[in-house]
Amino acid sequence: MFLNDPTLFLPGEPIAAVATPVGVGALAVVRISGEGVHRLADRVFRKANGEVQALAGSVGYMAHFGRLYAGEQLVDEVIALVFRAPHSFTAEDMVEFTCHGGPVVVQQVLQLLLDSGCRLAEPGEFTRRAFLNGRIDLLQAEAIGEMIHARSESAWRTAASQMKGDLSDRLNALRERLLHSCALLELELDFSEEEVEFQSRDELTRQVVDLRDEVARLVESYQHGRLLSEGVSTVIAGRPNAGKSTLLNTLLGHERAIVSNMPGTTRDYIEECFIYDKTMFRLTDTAGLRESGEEIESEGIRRSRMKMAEADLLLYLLDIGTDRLEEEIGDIISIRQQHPDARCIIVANKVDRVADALTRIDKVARETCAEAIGISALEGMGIETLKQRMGALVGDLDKLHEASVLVTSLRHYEALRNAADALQNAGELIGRQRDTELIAFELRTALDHVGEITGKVVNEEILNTIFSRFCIGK
Ligand SMILES: Nc1nc2c(ncn2[C@@H]2O[C@H](COP(=O)(O)OP(=O)(O)OP(=O)(O)O)[C@@H](O)[C@H]2O)c(=O)[nH]1
Ligand SMILES: [Mg+2]
Repeated sequence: MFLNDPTLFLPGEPIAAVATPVGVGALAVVRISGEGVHRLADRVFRKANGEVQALAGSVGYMAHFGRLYAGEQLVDEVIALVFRAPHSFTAEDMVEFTCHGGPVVVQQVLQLLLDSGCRLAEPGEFTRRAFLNGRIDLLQAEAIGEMIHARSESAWRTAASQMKGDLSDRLNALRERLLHSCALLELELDFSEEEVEFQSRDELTRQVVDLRDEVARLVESYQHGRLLSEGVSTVIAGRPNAGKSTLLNTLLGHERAIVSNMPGTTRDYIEECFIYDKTMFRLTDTAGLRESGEEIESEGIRRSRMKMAEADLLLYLLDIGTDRLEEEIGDIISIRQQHPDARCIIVANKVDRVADALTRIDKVARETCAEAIGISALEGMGIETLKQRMGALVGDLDKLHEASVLVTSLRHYEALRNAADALQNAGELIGRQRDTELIAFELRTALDHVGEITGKVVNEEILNTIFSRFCIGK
């Protein structure tokens, strides 16, 4: 464990990376950061007006037009944007070269900078430095990653709020209050001979209960926060031939899964993302549920059940024309009992070829006590209604999000749960009038867990896990 302390700031060795995606584009950015990068860059950069040492002599935030040379070979015409420590993303000296956006040019520019003394940056190393140098806290560093990878408007919005520091502010305030109680208790320990209480036990109990409730609210918010940032895990399940793959294709708007009138067509599950009204749904088409003696199909069905167990939303697809309606209603009831936490919509498919579809849908809804919607996955009937119902299930999330801070990452959730446990223990110890030392220990533990989130207390392993998910150049 070490404390992240910006006063220990030391500029790192020079690193370089391409910051823009691979491929052809009008422009691309290659960035360098670390000790002496202005001087290193001056070795290969010549300003258009002939000025030498232009970058080392430049003020921060100044753009210089010039050329990069490998010996006498012109590499590219570029704009070099100079940043001076600590006023840069990493808080170190930096230069961002905007060059032309062809893969070969970009590679040549990068190679030139590596040859002049930089080493290739590791994934997320720029952001890691920004964190280690105290420019941003760990939550904000993670938010940058989330923002880059956001695939829906909701995920982007959550990341933006975290980047702005909404959750950090909440946690820092919480930490301050914890720290205060801890400090008073520890002071008592220092004066243990004299048996003084710097804080009455009633007051302490009130504090601990308040803190525990506040942490518990954040822990609970993960239920919704996770859906916003990761997307809603939506599993399409049902009997073979119900039309599950047809529905997947219709929702996606292209032929992703194989459809055939042979029951048992889909063997392994298929996952695709689908965005509706700002929210991302992670759709999974599964193998049809039935008893099967065939080895591969049985494995597929086992996986279908596994996916159903992880689902936030179950779309149970039913061929409404089936001649075993009673039996299937029984299946639906038992599936709902097995997955009480998942929201469930019964999707009655193939209404295009069933005359008494409405009566049958009513019967299903009544007997299963679930919402049922009639569609034709093949002809597109009812699809818009289905999407709206899917959206409505999570629709209130956005409003919830505007109203309060949400926890969206598993790492934060786990740390908060540990903090809540420690606070719970502390409360019980106070109630049983146990030693101050034990109470102080639990409060310290809670404090450490909250500190883990913002990065006040971190270890190498946590950092490696977080930053290895970034791309090189960020
Ligand atoms: N008339 C009609 N036929 C449909 C509809 N949806 C699907 N089908 C047909 O039903 C058959 C089975 O469709 P699939 O989408 O492959 O069914 P599935 O549920 O994925 O089947 P498995 O992968 O075997 O579990 C195909 O012949 C589809 O064309 C519909 O809304 N109306
Ligand atoms: Mg299928």
